[in-house]
Amino acid sequence: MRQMSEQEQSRHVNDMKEKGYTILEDAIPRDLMKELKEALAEIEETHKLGYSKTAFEGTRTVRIYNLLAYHRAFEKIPVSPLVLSVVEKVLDQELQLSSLSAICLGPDQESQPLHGDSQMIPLPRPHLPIAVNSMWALSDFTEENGATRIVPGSHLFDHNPEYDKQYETECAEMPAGSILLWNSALWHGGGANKTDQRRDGIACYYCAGWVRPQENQQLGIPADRLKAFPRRLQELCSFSVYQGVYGHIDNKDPIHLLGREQTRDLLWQASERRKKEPENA
Ligand SMILES: O=C(O)CCC(=O)C(=O)O
Ligand SMILES: [Fe+2]
Repeated sequence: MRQMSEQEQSRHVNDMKEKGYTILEDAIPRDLMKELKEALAEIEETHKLGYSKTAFEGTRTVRIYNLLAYHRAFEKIPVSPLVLSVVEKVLDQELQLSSLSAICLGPDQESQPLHGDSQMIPLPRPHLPIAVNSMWALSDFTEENGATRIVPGSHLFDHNPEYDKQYETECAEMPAGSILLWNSALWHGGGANKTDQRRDGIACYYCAGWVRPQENQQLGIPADRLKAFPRRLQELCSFSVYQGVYGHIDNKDPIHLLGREQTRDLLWQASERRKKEPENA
């Protein structure tokens, strides 16, 4: 995967702050794109998945949730250093994976109602960033094939969009291999696919360590698969403790359930240790 200069990184972080979105170009290596597309095709075939059944999910859209439970190829997505280097600056390093799902818009898919991904969270708007979504473009995203529509700056609005109302939007067009990042409070929605080709994407959604993730990865991913994940991915799947206390099990980091050593003290253990240390230590 390519490296990102500090200058590029701060431009993305700044755009996330001011516009509520940014696009990382040339972010998915070709061989990974091929691997991901093959894995999606295999799952769709094996599980005979059809279109979603609700208007919001899209009745001409194939959605595959909980991707980490299906195939090892997807393990590379949530830990992408390029994406994390920006998202960790918007949330913080204790962020979690909120969901990982494929969103493939078929021909004749109509545009999705505008929404904020975290609009069900009852916080008065505008609020500090609580979650960041990303869309991995596995095909070109164009206005014609349903590229995500966005309202720049709307993450700072003091209200959510009205369901099914039409608003002026911009189209986040991007070539295959790009990744669109947006603040979960940004007004956005999938576009309409007027072509005869599919628009293939994977949405990797992150939330702050103190927010309840949308998908329950701790129970939704088989334990043997979880145990084989790299440590960072396990932490992202909520086998971690926020600020040394939220998520603990009997005063232990839940990562021990996956056979790993706890590497940091929890909050109360850390303060106890500090008390015992000599003052100038
Ligand atoms: O498909 C897209 O471009 C966006 C989908 C979306 O925003 C959602 O389902 O929450
Ligand atoms: Fe959304």
